[in-house]
Amino acid sequence: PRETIGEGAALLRGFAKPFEAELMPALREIVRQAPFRHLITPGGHRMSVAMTNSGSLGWVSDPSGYRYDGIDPNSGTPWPPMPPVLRKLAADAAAAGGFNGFASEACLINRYVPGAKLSLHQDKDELDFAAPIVSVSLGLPAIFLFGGLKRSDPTRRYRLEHGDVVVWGGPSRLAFHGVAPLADGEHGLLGRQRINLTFRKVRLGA
Ligand code: MD3
Ligand code: FE
Repeated sequence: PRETIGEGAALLRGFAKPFEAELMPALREIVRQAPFRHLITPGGHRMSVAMTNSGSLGWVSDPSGYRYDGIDPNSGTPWPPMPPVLRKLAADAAAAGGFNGFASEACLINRYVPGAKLSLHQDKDELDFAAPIVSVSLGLPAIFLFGGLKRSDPTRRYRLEHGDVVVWGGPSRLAFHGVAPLADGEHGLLGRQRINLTFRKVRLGA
């Protein structure tokens, strides 16, 4: 079931379900090597969402700004490598959304507990906007806000559930988006939390 929710944006309900058995242990191993942490924004605010990364690059935020870095600042060592199951999930989903040959360099992993939210923003710290971003929702459902190219554009709401995948390419790649405060609940596999994976190609060229 592929639903178009914007120009270049495809919602693939349940696409990650067949990967679940392999995905969970792979995520546990990443988090063991690079535990979730609450980043501080350049404005000095502690994010309610906790984050970590896997891959050759990871997204980091600190008082000096936002950037991609190959080194986890908490450990001083490279981010955990991207496991083959994550790589394949991202590439298969991108292809299903119309983007063949997607090679993600960074997988940003967000953890939401009840009340955690992500304010409206654009993802523009990457250098390659021709590549899509692939997002995977796991655990508790969330209300995702999808706006336009201007912050003031109206937003539409989508309920993203465990296993849902969205491919954000084309003009949707630079759309404003966010996540409403997570409602409390209990998920069979993940408990009282939501995990979101976003796969990104950062650098230009191969
Ligand atoms: C639309 N994460 O990590 S995933 C983020 O659920 C982020 O954790 C949210 O926004 C989350 O930056 C939303 C969906 C998503 C991700 C990237 C996008 C939608 C996007 C980039 C462009 C347009
Ligand atoms: Fe984002």
